[in-house]
Amino acid sequence: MLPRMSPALPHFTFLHAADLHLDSPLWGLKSYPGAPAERLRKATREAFALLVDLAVAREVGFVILAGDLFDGDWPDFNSGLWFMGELRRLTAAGIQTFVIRGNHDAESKVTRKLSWPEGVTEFKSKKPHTVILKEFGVAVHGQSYGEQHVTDNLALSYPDAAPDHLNIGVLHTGLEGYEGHGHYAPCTLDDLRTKGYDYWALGHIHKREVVSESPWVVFPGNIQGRHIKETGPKGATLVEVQDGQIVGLEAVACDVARWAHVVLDLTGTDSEAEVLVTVDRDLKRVLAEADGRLLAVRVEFQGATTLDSALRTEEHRWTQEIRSRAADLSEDLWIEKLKVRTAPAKSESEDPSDGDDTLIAFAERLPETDLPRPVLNSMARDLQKLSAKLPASVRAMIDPAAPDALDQALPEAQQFLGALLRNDWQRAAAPSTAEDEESRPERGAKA
Ligand SMILES: [Mn+2]
Repeated sequence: MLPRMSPALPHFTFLHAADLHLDSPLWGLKSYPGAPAERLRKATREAFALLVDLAVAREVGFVILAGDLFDGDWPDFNSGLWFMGELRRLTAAGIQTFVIRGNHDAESKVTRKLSWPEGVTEFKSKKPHTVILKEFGVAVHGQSYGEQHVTDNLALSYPDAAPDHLNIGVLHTGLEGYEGHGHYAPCTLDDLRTKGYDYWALGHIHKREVVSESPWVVFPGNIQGRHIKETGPKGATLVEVQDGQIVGLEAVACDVARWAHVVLDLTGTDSEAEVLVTVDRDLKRVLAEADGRLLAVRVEFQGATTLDSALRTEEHRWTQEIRSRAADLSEDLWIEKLKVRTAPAKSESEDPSDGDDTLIAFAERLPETDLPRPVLNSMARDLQKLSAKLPASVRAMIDPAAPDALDQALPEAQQFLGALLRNDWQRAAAPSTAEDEESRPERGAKA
């Protein structure tokens, strides 16, 4: 093969992170004796300090921070001073940093200001613009949030790709298809594709996701999990560039504390000792996965078991028991919560029809029941009040206070209520399978 005649393009890496949410509290951790409370307080800062260490150790070319660097306005200048100090460590190592603001740290939200250290470029909010990095053959395009609620599609007005450069777009967005994240700077994958960039360094979604490989469209996720919906490793994405092409992505963890949701299926388990053995086994497993970090765990019991009622009535004792065992296993382990979501084992669950005879009988008799006159009179008075509040146009079609309206509606209403009661009762008697809000997947998390 002939040697390349063109001037050698540098072989380098850059680091893409977002959603630092510096000084955000970690949520949902109830303190108890032995819980590692103090060590978690500064987790977001410690995670960013690790990210800086990592950038320096890996000798990255530059760092991109794609918005929500702060969780909100600084309570005092301490937050800003600390952050500028960390950025200065990058500058001292010859690493430039590119920053945009997101919905949490929009210009209008962070009222205290400090000027950026040398080597740090903040993209302005008024319109997107481009910075050319000659030494790397890179063009970085970006735009900050001026206000929290940016509802415009910012991507559409990003500059065209710079020819003969590796083009990187930096954008904080609730990309289409990520419900539950608020429609901040909404755009579609096609909007991003049409720009002809090589890499979209996105922020806002806290779960890491490589949305597309051609071009690369990447949410690195946040750098430190802050509650039970932000489980697993957290960090940044290291991007490797060779001959003007992106040749590899690497997820690098920099979180100092981790969250895990341990679901134990107790189907067929019928002794407390067995439950505890299972708990120990799974806690050891997640501890090993956390690799020496602090670990906050939610334990959830599921499945049909003869222990169902004992677990439910003694949830508090079980919580303390598990906390105690966790303290035995490691001082780095915090039991966030125990959730008992078991069901009765088939043998001990009763035939529904033996259940609440009174309620069933009432539900079945309701349609034929004659209501006492005073009750009807009182209902008629309420209906008159309702009628008076209705617009005349509606009252012309249906007037609840019309002379025989009540008599006509009652049988149907009684039928309906009877059916509703029977259905409700059946649902209440069935094992609960509904997931509650808190245990939904991470995408629902606040971003
Ligand atoms: Mn955000």
